Amino acid sequence: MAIQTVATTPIPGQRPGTSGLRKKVAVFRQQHYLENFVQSVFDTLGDLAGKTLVLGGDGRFHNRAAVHTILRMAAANNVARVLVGRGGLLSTPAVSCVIRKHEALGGIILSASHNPGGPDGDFGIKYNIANGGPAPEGVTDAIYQRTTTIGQYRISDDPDIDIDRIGRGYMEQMQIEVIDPVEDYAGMMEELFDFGAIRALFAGGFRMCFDAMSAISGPYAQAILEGRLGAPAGTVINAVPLEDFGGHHPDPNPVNAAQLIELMAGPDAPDFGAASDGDADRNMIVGRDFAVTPSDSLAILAANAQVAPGYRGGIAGIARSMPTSRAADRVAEALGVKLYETPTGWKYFGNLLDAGLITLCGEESYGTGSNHIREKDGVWAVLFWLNLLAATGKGVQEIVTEHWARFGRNYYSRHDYEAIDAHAAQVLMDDLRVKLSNLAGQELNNYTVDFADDFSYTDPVDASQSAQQGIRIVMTDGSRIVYRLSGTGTEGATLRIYLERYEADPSQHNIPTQQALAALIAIADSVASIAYNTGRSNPTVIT
Ligand code: VG1
Ligand code: CO
Repeated sequence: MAIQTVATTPIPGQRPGTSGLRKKVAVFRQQHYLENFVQSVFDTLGDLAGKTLVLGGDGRFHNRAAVHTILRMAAANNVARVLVGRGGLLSTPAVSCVIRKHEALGGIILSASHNPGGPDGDFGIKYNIANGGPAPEGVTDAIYQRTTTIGQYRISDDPDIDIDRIGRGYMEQMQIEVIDPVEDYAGMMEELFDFGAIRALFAGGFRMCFDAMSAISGPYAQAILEGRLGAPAGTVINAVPLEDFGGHHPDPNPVNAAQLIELMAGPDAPDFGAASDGDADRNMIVGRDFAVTPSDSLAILAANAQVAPGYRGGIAGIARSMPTSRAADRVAEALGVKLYETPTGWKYFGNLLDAGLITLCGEESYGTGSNHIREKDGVWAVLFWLNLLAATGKGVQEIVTEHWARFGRNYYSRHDYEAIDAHAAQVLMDDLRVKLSNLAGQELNNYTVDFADDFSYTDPVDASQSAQQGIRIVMTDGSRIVYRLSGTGTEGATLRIYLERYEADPSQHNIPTQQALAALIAIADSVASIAYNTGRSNPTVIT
C-alpha cells in the first residue's frame, strides 16, 4: 500500500484555546480540516521515527472516524507505535496516565470535553506532551503557526485496522496496539487510595450514585466502583458512553446534572453523589441535598490529604487557577506550604507538578487533580472523597461545614453569559481595561476597591509569560470579582464572571450563596455595564 501526499491550503481559525482546538462537528468534517491540524502537530513534533504516541477520545460523534484518519496519518509520518484505546476510547486522565506509564512521546485526545456532542454538537482535538499534560502555550502556538502555512499532509491508504479488539496490528511500518482503556488507570487508582477501607464502606451499606452523563467516565467508574470496590450494580447511572451523550450536556454542575441533584435532594437520597464530564476529567461532589463547590473541594482534599495512602507523605504545595476561590490558600497557609495562582487551564499546572513544587491543584470549573498524572481527574477526585468519607465516618455536609468552621467560608459563584455577540464581549472587556486604573480606592456598594488589574502570569519554572488572563477587581476585605472570556466555546463569546466573598464567622455560614454575594453581583453588573453591553439581563448559567 502507498503513502499519499495530499496538497492542501491553510484553513483559518485553527488556534487551540484553553484546552485544544474545539469547533462544531460540521467544521471538523470539512475537507482537510482535521488532517491539516494533525499534520501541523506532527510537523511541530519533528522526527517521529522510533516514537510512541497514545490516541483515544471520549467517544463523541466523529471520534471513530477521526481515530482512523489519525492512525493513517501517523503511519505515513513514520510514527513507530500508537497505543489506542479499544473502540478509540480513552478518557483524558487515562491518556495522561498511559503516556506516562508507557513513556510515550505524547498523545492525541479527541474530545470537546464538557461541550455537548452529536452531529450538531462540538468536536475537539488536543495534543499532550511527554509528561502526560496538555501542550504548553509555546507548543500550541507553534502548531497554530504551522496551520497557517501548511501545504500538504501525508496519509496512508492502508485499510483500517480493527480497533475493537485488544491486540497488535500493523499499518505500513507502524505498530498499532489496541489497549484496554481502563486497566492502567484503574491500577494507578488502587495504589493511591485505600481500596480496603472504601470496600468496607460499601459492604456496610453505604450508597452512592455516580452520574457518568452518558460520557466516557462510565466504563472507568463502573470498573472501579462496581468492580474493584464492590459497590452495588446500578451505582453508576448513564454509564454507557453515547455519541451524543444521550442528549445530556456532559458538564457536571448542578444545572446540567439535574437528575443527580434531584435524586440527592429526595427522601431516599444515597449518602454520596458525583458526576463527571464528557472526557472524565471534571468532577462534581454532592452530599445529601448539598453540592460541594469545586473550590471548597480542592481545599478540603488538601487539608485531609493524609487519609489517602498516595498522599501520606504530605503535600509539597497547592496550585489553583486565578479565578478559583481562595479557600485553598488558607489550607496552604495552615500546612505551611506554598500556594501558586495560575491562569485558567490545566496546562499551567504542568511545570509546577514536574518541578515537584505542588502536589494538588484545582480549578473552580469542577477540576481537581494531583501529581499522579498531568490532567485533572474526575474519577480520582471521587475516589479521594470516598477515601475521606471512609476514613472519617463523616458525611459530606459535615466535612464541609467543619472545614468552614475551621478555615472560614469563601462564598463563591460563577455567572456565565453564553453565546453573546463576540464583538460586544470584546468591547466590554476593552472598556473594563480602560477603567482599571481608576478603580483603586473607589467605594462601591459598601466595598472599597483595593486594586484592579488584568492578571498576568510568569511561570516560576521556565519564566514564560501569559498576559490578559482575566480582569480582577479585588476589595480591601479580599472579596473579588473576576471577568474572563471563555476559551472553549464554539458559538460567539462566553463571558464568565467569578464572584467571591470571605466570611470568617461560622454563624454567617448558612446564607444562600447568591444572597451572600448580592452586593458583589450588583457591582459586577454596573462596573461592566453587562446588560447594556450584552443585551442580557441575566446570566445563562449560574454555578
Ligand atoms: C473552561 C474552564 C477551565 C477549564 C477548561 C477546560 O475554560 O473555565 O477552568 O480548564 O474549560 O476544561 P474556559 O476558557 O471556557 O473558561 V475541560 O474539562 O472542557 O477540558
Ligand atoms: Co473535560
